[in-house]
Amino acid sequence: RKPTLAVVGATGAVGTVMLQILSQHADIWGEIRLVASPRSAGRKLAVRGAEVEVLALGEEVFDGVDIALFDVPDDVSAQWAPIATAKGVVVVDNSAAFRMDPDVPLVVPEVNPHAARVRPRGIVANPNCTTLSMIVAIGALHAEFGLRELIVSSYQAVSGAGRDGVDTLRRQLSLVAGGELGTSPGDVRRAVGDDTGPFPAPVALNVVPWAGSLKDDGWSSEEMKVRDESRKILGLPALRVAATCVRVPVITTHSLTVHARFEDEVTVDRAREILATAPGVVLFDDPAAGEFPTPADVVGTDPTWVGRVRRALDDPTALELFVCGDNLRKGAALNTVQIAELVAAEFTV
Ligand code: 11C
Repeated sequence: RKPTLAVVGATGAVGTVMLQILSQHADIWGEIRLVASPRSAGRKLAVRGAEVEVLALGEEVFDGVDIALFDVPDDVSAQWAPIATAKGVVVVDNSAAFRMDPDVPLVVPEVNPHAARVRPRGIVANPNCTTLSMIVAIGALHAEFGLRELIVSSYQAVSGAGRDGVDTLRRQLSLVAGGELGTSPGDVRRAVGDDTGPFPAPVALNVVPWAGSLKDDGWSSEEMKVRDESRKILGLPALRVAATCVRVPVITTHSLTVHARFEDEVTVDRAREILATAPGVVLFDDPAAGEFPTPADVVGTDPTWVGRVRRALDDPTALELFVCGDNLRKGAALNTVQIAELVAAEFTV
């Protein structure tokens, strides 16, 4: 029997990419049911080449569903995932509502696929897009070298903040194009106006050292997620992690610089071999030829791209990397679909 799938949040930025990926991957599903808020109900969206009507979120939409992908705000997941699981649905949730729940596995199929099988609450959580944009490469290196510490800075695309983030950057770019803006204090701020959308400062012609909400001691929620989620996915609860999360004027694809310290000395040659053969990773690293990943080249692709692989000059146990991943694909929709495909394999054996 082919399992029935529901996509909850089908009309959102990530939901849209989920439908594309479901249309591109091997068709293992029976019915695919599309669900969204009541204001989107009745719209028709294309999936697997057919137009499917969007249903309003309600208890009855989960009747007969085997697996549900959720891409909705944290509070909506917190309310509706338990309603779905009470009907026997396995929920794969892309919100932050359950990620750190010890009874909810946090899964990246290339790194910890086994974790998806143990789900006491019937929920599997999908990591944050910033964690996901690097963790496949880090997991491969950890499996060989044994990770001890991560120091990362992110360069996050505006689509991480949803459609509002993309609309804000495009609007600001149109307001600052041409002229001499970006040459005196405050000129960009005045040009884009007071409404900076979901960002605390203008993002066009700028970088903004902030993503998410304020947590203890000046850390952002995004920085805490990178730390907490990396620890959980890698099974390293005491891993030392320091993250600084930064928003940049890129539409889609998060990038990170990574300083990764391991148990023993590492070599760049071995690191390159690992990265070149790791599933889901592309090594693209020839600076003499101008070859390294950039968001503009990576966007729309599935893998985690790695370049600028160097051994730390002052620590032979550490590597420096530059990593890019499409935050809407591997960072969200793709990983969620991959988890669902892992769970679906249990239905078909
Ligand atoms: C961003 N990573 O780029 C965030 C968005 O916990 O799933 C995703 C937030 C989350 O703003």
